[in-house]
Amino acid sequence: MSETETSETTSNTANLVALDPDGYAPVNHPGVTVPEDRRCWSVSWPEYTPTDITPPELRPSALAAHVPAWAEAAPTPAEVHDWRRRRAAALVPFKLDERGWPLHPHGRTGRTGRNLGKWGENQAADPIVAAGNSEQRWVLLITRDDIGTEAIPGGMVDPGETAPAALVRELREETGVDLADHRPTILGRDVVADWRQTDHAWITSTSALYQLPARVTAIAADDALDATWWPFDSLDQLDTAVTAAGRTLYAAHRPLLQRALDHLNQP
Ligand code: RP5
Repeated sequence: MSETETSETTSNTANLVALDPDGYAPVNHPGVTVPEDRRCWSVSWPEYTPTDITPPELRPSALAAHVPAWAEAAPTPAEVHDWRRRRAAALVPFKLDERGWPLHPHGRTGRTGRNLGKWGENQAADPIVAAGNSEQRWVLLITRDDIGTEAIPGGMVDPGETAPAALVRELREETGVDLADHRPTILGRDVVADWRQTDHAWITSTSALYQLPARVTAIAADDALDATWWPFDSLDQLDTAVTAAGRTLYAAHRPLLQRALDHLNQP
């Protein structure tokens, strides 16, 4: 691995999608607004009618003809028969409703259906790579090819794969940086407010911090349009740099990046 003061990039970010003002999802992403006092599943809300955001390829009729390699075949959670096992293996505990459908651990999302591989919990891994020292620090982010935001180079954990293995694989696939020999600090296991989440399908992530003495060459590939080292002394500084470059920080990753900063800045 070569050390360098700049990152290389191979891709083009000219045609990025427009994002909502919070940098969370594409503009016009459908969904019902959920007031904070109605988020909790225990609060009765009989009129609640979340928007179905299931993409065409995961609709029941499409699944009957063809199941994409990245998705499970069940057209609804009722056709999933191992909820006991899935709940026991979950990174973040979740409940089932009276129909036996899984419920988002953080409550109502305003969206229903499935825009992820599995019903219920979908496990991801997020490697946060920081370089430098307290004088000057950097973080390696990718430009996501789905919503065009600057994000941690993470991805879904493959079936049978461990989270630590997924951290290494995703980082290598999306940036070319191979940290298989490094031991990261696990920062947490959390629900990520991913723009694809619904009431019945969501993402949890194992986030981990890698600390390097200096920046290394990163080359975007796979789901990444670009791979860039950004200044990382604070979230404000990162935000300013990303915005000045005409890009947007992925809102769902802000808590993970803040936790990494808290760890890096602890005395
Ligand atoms: C985020 O999407 C997760 O935190 C992770 O970074 C990523 C996983 O989805 P894919 O990149 O595999 O689509 O919510």
